[in-house]
Amino acid sequence: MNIVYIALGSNQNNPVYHILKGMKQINHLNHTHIIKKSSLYSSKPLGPKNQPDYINAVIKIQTALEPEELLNSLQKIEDIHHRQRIKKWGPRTLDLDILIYNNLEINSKRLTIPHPEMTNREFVLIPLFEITNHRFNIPKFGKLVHYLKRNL
Ligand code: A4P
Ligand code: MG
Repeated sequence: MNIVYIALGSNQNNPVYHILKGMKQINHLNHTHIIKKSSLYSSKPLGPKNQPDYINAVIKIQTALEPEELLNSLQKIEDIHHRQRIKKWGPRTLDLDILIYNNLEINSKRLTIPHPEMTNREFVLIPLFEITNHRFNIPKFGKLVHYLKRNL
């Protein structure tokens, strides 16, 4: 079994609904279940400012799905939420990003893991901290608390 951390983000059409529903759908994927869920956090949009605030959360899952299989499944869930990819960093009903997959470093056409922007984003670091601990290490980057302090 693999341990994976996933970031959820939404800022359209009742974001809380999309985040909670997204969590349920992930929990129902084959050979996958949620081990921990962070609280839901409200955050100001990163990128274009003329869009609603976001709701963000991070979950820890256990899964037998390989990274690309998991990405496919997450993208199917995004599609169910009628996610339209109109512009980069633009508003979205549900965005599901794989933050960490075991201790793997992946740099393929479809996947960069750990997520390259995760250490710059409070709305990822804070919920991740909530469901881990002071010693938590982000593969490739190092200690989570180091990045938390730098961003607060
Ligand atoms: N991809 C590569 N690595 C990964 C990974 N680790 N996990 C590829 C998931 N996908 C990964 O993603 C584009 C491609 O990234 C995928 O096809 C996959 O092969 P996308 O979600 O379709 O497109 P995007 O929205 O342009 O990119 P991305 O990276 O999801 O956007 P960001 O950078 O996450 O920005 N402000 C606040 N406060 N909270 C937010 O959650 N989110 C964004 C989205 C902007 N501002 C925000 C928030
Ligand atoms: Mg994404």
